[in-house]
Amino acid sequence: MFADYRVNDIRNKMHVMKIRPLDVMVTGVTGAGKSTTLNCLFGSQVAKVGNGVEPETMDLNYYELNEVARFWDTPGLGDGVVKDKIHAKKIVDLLFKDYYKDDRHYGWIDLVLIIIEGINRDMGSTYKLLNEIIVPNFQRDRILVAINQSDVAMKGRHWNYNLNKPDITLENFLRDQAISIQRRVNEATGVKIITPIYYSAEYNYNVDKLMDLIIDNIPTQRRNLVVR
Ligand SMILES: Nc1nc2c(ncn2[C@@H]2O[C@H](COP(=O)(O)OP(=O)(O)OP(=O)(O)O)[C@@H](O)[C@H]2O)c(=O)[nH]1
Ligand SMILES: [Mg+2]
Repeated sequence: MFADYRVNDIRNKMHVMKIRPLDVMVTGVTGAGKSTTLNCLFGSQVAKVGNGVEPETMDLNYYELNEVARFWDTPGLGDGVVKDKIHAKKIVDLLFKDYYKDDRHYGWIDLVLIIIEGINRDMGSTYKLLNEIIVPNFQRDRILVAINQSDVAMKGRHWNYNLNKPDITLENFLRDQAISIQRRVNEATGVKIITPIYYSAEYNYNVDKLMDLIIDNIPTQRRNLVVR
C-alpha cells in the first residue's frame, strides 16, 4: 500500500507546479504488468489482471492513489494490428487531453511510465510504442521506464522466495540488464532515459523504488500543449 508513501513530497512538488493531482499514465506492451503494478501500489485489486495470454485491459481507467496522485491504466500494445490501432488512438487521445487555464492549454498527463517486462528479450514492441506513439506526442524528458517481473528475470532462478528478493547473482543480472536496456532504448528511440529501476509487482519488491522514480521526477512546470 503506497497511498501514504512520501505523500508530502508529492504535495510539495505539486505546489510548485500549481496543479493537483499529479497524473501518471502507465503504459507498456500487453502482459508487462501494468495492472498488477497498480494493484500493488494501491494494495488492492483496483485493476483487472490478465492471465498472461490474453490481453486484459481494454480501456483507459484512472485510479486515485491519494488526493495528490492519480494513475491511468492503459491497454497494452501487441494484441494484433487492428486492436493496436484502436489502443494507440486511446493512448494518443489521453496524451492530448488538456485543460485550459490563464489563456493557455496544458496537458493533463504529467508523466508517462513505461513498464517493460524483464523476461522479454524482444524489445521491438516497446520501441514501437515509444517511437510511434509516445515520443511524437509527448515531451521526452517526462518519460520514465521501469522493468517489472524481476522475480522471473532469470527464469525464476536466484529469486529468494522466502525473503521475496533476488540473491546476489540475480541482483547483478538485474543491474546489468537495467543499464543495457537504458542504452538500447537510447539507441533505438533517441530518448535519453534515466537508468530504469527494476522491481517485481507480484512480490512487492522495489516498488518503493518505483515510487521514488516517479516522485523524484515530478516536473516543476505544467506541460504546455499545442492543441491538435
Ligand atoms: N512473476 C511475475 N508475474 C507478474 C508480475 N507482474 C505481473 N505478472 C503477471 O503477468 C500477467 C499480466 O499482468 P497484467 O498486470 O495483466 O499485465 P498488463 O500490462 O496490465 O497487460 P494488458 O492489460 O493486457 O496490457 C499476469 O499473469 C500477472 O500475474 C511480476 O512482477 N512477476
Ligand atoms: Mg492491464
